[in-house]
Amino acid sequence: MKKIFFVALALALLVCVSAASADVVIAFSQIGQESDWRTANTDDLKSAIENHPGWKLVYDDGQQKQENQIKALRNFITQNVDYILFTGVVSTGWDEVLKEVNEAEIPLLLIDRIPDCADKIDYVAAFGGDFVEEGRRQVAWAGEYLKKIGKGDTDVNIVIMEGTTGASAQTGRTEGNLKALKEYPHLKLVGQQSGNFTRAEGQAVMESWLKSIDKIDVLIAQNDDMALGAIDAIKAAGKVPGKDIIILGCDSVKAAFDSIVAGEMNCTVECTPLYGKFVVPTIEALIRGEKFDKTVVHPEEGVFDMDGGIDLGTVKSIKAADVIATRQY
Ligand code: GZL
Repeated sequence: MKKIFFVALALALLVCVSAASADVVIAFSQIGQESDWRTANTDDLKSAIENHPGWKLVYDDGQQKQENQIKALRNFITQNVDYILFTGVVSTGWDEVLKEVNEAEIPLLLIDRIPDCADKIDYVAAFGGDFVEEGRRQVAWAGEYLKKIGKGDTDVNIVIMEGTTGASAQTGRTEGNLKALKEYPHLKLVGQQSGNFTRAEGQAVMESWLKSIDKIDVLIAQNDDMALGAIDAIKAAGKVPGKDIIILGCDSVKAAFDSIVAGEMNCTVECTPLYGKFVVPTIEALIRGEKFDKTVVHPEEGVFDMDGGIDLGTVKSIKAADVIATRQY
């Protein structure tokens, strides 16, 4: 009799312990590994979640394919995870699967890129860059810098290397780029092509431009990885990056700071990948029963260049060499 009692007690204890340590399961559908920004974004969110007591991460790398991400989201529903983090490789084609997430009543947090269907689905909150402003800042920096070096009234040829076609980061930055070009009539747009946010494709696009366009004075690359690839092509063509061609990136990853300090890149517009500090308190608040309704957070972001002091209205540029040691990604 005694033995049965102790076995029952042990079983009851086991059930209590396992219930108490039951994980909060957070699933993350990530785009891929196309850029240093993406790696920093993944590492930051992974460590924020995996280092949180009682939380468990289910991670999926979509390898930059929408069909992979849709499959992952459906797997998360089947696994009945507690929360879903999602950033889409492109802006369209998510309506059906995100409605399935809503129907499964799994709270959805949008990271980085906000899908076009955002108005038609439920989500807790969206954390991402203001891509239109980032694109505006790129062209405004070029216009103001040319004024500073006495070329404000000189016609110069500019090329825009776009990110992944159809990604909100690309469409937003392009909108900002083109809107700002109207403020600087001497900036003549002579090329506009996607480098898909990767260093290799950025190098290939720049190689083709150097063969097909007579004179390029300014490159606006919609992320740092493509700018770094373009720099490789410019050097291979015997030209001096940062001098023969003014080069702007976006993201402000470490490699861009190194390139600016080395004098090969002129400016990078910041787009932070560090969203763990927003996601963790939001999920903790949800666990406490707090309610959210499509909160949108655009973090403060800066602009970094060779010398600092360029006034862009909403922000003044900072000398990259002065802050490189403090950078977190
Ligand atoms: C921006 C992000 C973009 C980065 C690229 O928030 O979506 O995707 O600018 C990354 O580096 O590939």
